[in-house]
Amino acid sequence: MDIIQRIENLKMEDEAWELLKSNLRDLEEPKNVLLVGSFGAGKSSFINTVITALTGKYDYYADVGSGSRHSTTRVKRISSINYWRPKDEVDKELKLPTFIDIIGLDPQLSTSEDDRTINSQILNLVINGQLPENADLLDLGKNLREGKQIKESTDGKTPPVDAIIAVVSAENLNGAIPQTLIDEIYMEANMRKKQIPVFAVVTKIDKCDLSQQNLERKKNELCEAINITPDKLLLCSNYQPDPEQDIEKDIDILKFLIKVCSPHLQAVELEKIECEAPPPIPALAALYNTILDDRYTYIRVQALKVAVAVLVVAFFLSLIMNLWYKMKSYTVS
Ligand SMILES: Nc1nc2c(ncn2[C@@H]2O[C@H](COP(=O)(O)OP(=O)(O)O)[C@@H](O)[C@H]2O)c(=O)[nH]1
Ligand SMILES: [Mg+2]
Repeated sequence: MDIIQRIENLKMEDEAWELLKSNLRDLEEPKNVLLVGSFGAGKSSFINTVITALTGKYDYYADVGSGSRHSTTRVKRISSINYWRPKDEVDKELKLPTFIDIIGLDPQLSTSEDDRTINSQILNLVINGQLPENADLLDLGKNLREGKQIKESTDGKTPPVDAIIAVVSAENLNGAIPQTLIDEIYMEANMRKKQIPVFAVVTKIDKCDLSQQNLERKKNELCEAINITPDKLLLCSNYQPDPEQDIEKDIDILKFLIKVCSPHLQAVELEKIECEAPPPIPALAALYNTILDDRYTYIRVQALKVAVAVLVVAFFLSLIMNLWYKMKSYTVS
């Protein structure tokens, strides 16, 4: 990298920092940012990467896995107390986010005959702060799968989630995006009780063999699936232990964090409007409605109505004629 490029980068990094600090100062409380995605997607590595970009120092803030076993099976909260030690006194006050690292969501727990999958239930509990710190999610998933219910779940055990980052590995972009998981994230973040800002990160870009064009296409597909605009998605190669600082990566991460920490993107509680159930339909009317649903039966019913109407008119006509005839014969006699 030439010296001019380096100076340019440092200037951009300074600008990004200033914007981030201004957003952080406008926050009332630090944002609680939940990372969700499948096992091995790079959630924990991404937390470590963001903190490295912020502090310039890599450490094992979140547990990174390497094999087929879950390395994070609990709800782990990493707040600024755990990573933020600036020299500048003023910067100590910055409301940097708390990252919430959870177990990789198992696609097998994304299927259910009921309306709610196990993953949806777990996401809902975490999002609403109904699980205590260090809650064992592997055990909870097992219990919920066996149909057991949580004995006590109250709000306020931990602060509720303010923003969600869906993490997808670029290695998995070759195939289909894990749609059920994405649907669950979308449902829980947008539809149930709240509307929570959602962002996305595609990790392991260094391992991705897609062409630039295909990567762009996949990026747009992912944005459509979660219903977010492309500026809320970051393509990232996570820092690994003992990394060399990559200033361009740091700038991209800071710019992403500016959006995640925007005071204007708030999670809102959905106000449910109370509605009354419609009055019960009498059995006959219900039957009538069912019959009318069929187009051909509708025509037949209309024809029958006309026929009945003609018969009724004919009946009354014959009655009147009969009467008139009787009256006439009475007058004559
Ligand atoms: N090459 C590469 N490896 C990564 C990247 N992100 C994560 N990994 C590796 O992927 C594995 C799983 O990462 P981890 O962060 O534990 O995933 P999690 O289960 O989603 O938390 C670890 O071996 C990481 O070193 C990345 O961007 N590039
Ligand atoms: Mg992890």
